[in-house]
Amino acid sequence: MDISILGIPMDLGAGRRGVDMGPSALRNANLDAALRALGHQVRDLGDVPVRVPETLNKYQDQGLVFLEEILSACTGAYERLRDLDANTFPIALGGDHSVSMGTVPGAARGRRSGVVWVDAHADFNTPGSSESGNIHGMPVAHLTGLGDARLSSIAGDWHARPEDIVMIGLRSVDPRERELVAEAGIKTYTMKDVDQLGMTRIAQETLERLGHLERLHVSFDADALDPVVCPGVGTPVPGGLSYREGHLLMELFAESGRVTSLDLVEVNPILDVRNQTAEVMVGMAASLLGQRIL
Ligand code: DIR
Ligand code: MN
Ligand code: MN
Ligand code: MN
Repeated sequence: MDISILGIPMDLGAGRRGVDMGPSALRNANLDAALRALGHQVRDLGDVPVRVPETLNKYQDQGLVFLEEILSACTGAYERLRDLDANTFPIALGGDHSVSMGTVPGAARGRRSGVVWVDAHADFNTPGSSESGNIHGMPVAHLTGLGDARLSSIAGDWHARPEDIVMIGLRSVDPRERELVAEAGIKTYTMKDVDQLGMTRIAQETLERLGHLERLHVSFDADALDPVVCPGVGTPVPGGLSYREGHLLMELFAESGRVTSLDLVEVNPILDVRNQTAEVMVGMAASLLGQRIL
């Protein structure tokens, strides 16, 4: 497979600094070599330019922190991925999770696409429901067309349909955000569901539910995994996916041959232990792209 890697070194959407170093940490964990070892052709497109917060005005718009620069970085990522060959498999390296407002439609390249959101959080806040004002808590709402009109039209009128979205690993959802997720009718698997149903069944149900779609995007937030496995994240929540649950989900997706693009986001090297979080996330990418135990 032809794989293209794109970095978005941005921490403007998160409440804590440091995920702007995520692309560098993931590259240092030898993402390209891991994928080449699986027989893939790998091209690194480098990074989308993102300005640093010290040069910017934090509150540019009512309650939306760093809106303008996030818009421009997401637009940059969107255009870069949109223009890739339709058969190329893009891997976007975050950055905070707001980058996915650009990478998801970019990777879709104009087609309808399923979205599997692997995250401790639903990221379904709107500017009205958010308690933090941090845009990394809002990308899914904007992908479906809710929220701020500028953030929801990064890809023109392309939107993800709520019925094409599945969330896995949830364990921290804000009160008003819960109502929005329920209203939208998005399929969710909380950690309780992971415990009760097991990851095998969740992977099967997800692939069936999204079976009508030619494109499938996995957006993987490092904080979906347990903080013991991935300590380098800005908003750790106890009780997350185990190392094996993460790999099993990726392995079952790989067997299906259905996934067409991936985000690896929210890796924070400042908070990490010897780049462990980036290494684990590279392992997740390798499993999704065909690494097998035997
Ligand atoms: C919280 C935290 N729901 C917010 N969200 C995070 O700020 O909207 N998303 N950490 O990844
Ligand atoms: Mn997230
Ligand atoms: Mn998260
Ligand atoms: Mn986050």
